[in-house]
Order: sequence, then structure tokens, then C-alpha cells
Amino acid sequence: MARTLAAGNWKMNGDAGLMDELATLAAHQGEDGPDVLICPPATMLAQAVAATKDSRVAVGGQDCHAAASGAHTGDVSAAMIRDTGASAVIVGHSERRADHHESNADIRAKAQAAWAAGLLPILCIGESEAERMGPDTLDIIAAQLDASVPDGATGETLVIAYEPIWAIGTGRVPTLEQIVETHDMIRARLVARFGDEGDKIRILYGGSVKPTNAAEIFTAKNVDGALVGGASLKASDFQPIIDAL
Ligand code: G2H
Repeated sequence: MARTLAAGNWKMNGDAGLMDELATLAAHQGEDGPDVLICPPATMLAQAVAATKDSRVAVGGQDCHAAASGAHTGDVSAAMIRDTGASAVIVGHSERRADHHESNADIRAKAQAAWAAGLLPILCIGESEAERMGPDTLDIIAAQLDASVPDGATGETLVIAYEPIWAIGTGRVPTLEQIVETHDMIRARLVARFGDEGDKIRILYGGSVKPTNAAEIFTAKNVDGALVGGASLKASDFQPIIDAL
């Protein structure tokens, strides 16, 4: 496991052409470098695992249900994701929180389900634009972090992704100062709760990361990588972000 991680979130995008992009990306990775993860739609997980076989690119889901099985039409369990050969899963993305009314308690349960299935949860938190404009931004993010992250997290079993909602897919990015301040707060909180392990939990920045802004974002001490949406869809966009780590 590398200290840094470049994770791609394809969201609801995926076709044969994207699988070719993934194969190109996989073939391009050398022996060393940051960890690289691609999270395609659930229907493409097995294909993505096959396309990245024997490479340094890992595959993850975009969401899992908190239950192990049962009457949950349309959902997939963490174990089902694991069975495809995937090794990680995003939980609590703001699009899930908004579209599916997922609460911090739901996300905490999903992270625990991921652990039970042997998956690494990439747990997302982040404020709305109105919350960023208000006086309590850091308190709001801290409360989300505390309530979403289960007890017992370690550097090997959890990744946090800080994604300001207003920066997602908009081309707008917080100032470096805002990113530093927020990531430093998250780190301090993780250390206060989990001791040395809190220092090892990787904290990704997400929201309009591009080849043109990645290097500056990665200068922040407590930014251990990125969760990338739009710019993960083409190997030629994602590779420079990986190389900036
Ligand atoms: C934030 C990010 C991926 P984008 O959601 O998680 O998307 O990079 O397109 O803003």
C-alpha cells in the first residue's frame, strides 16, 4: 500500500470505449507510484477487474448496501462487489447522500459492511455551498466525519475523501488555503480519535481535480491523493494526475 492514492469515480458512465481507456491506464503503470483505483458502475466491475489483471490498478464499487443480503431490489451488497474481484468501495458520495437520502448513520453502516466483506471503504464527506459561505464550515464537516466514520478505523481499512459539493463537476475548486485548512482539521480529528492510526488514514481531495490543478492541490501536507470524476474517464487526463502524486 502506497501512502498516496489516485482514485477514479466513473459515476454512471461506462461503455466498451471506457474499458479500452482502463486497459491503457493499467498498461501504463510502472512498478512504483501511488495506488491507483478505478470505480466503474457495478455492472462493469468484473470486466474492469479483468481489464486490470496483473496491473497495479485496483477496482472498486461506487456504493454498497449496508445489509449482507435481502429484499433490496436494485442494490448490491459489499460481498457481491468483493466477489467480482474488486477491493474497495466508495460510500457516502454526496450524489448518493442527495439522490438517495443517505444519512451519516447509513454511511457508517455501509463502511462497516465494506469491512465485513473485506473491502476498503472510501468514505466521502463535504459541505454544500451555503455551508461553505457560513461561519461553521469546519464544524459541519467535522460533525459529518465523526458521525460517518465507524469506530476501529485504521490506516489500512479506511480512506476519507473530502469533496466540497459545490466543487463537484463544476470546475470550481476551493483555494489551496481552504483545502489545507480543511484537510488539517480532518487529520487532527482522526488523530484525536484513532491515535497513530489516524495519522495513517489517507485523506483524498475530490471536486473538479484536473491535470492542470492536481499538482498544486497535492502540495498540501494532508492531501494524500484525489478522488477524480470527470478527469478519470480518459487515461490521458487521469495519468497526469497520477504522475503529480
Ligand atoms: C467529485 C468528483 C469525483 P469531479 O464527485 O468523486 O467528481 O472530479 O467530476 O468533480
